[in-house]
Amino acid sequence: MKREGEVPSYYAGDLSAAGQRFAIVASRFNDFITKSLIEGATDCLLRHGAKVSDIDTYWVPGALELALVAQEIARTAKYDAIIALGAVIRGETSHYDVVVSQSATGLAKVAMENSIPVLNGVLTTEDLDQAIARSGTKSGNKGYDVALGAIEMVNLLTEISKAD
Ligand code: INI
Repeated sequence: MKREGEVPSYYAGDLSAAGQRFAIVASRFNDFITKSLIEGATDCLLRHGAKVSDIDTYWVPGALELALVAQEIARTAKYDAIIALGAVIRGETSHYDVVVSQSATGLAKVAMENSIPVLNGVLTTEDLDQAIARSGTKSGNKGYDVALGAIEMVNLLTEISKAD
């Protein structure tokens, strides 16, 4: 929606997911956490108007595999956005920095090369308690948050494609 008034006009994606199609790619590593992220993401999409039949979930072994599968999904052109979910916990990961940085770099590359929103919902935490807190307990649910971002981005890209 283009907003006009006394301040310069601006564009922002709205938060309706009606008619949008989403792929969730989730890591099986730490699935105790990622299952809650999927629940949060799915809840968000449904509550904003997406249909169950327009949400598909793909499981990968770990965060390092998210980008390749996201890329293959993007190439199908079947989805409006991809939501990547994972949990990398420093206390349990000797190569924490490598996993975090390679997964984030890969996901960003998929977004840019395919012009599709790829939301990075990979939790990166110091310990399991922090991961639990951010996957549906006291610090919210990162899956829900990135799903909301996905909806907004799809609508913003649609606005940009229509803008005169
Ligand atoms: N993958 C994760 O998603 N989270 C982790 O915390 C993690 N640790 O601890 O190493 C992890 N490693 C697996 C990695 O993503 C690959 O699946 C694996 O290395 C095979 O390529």
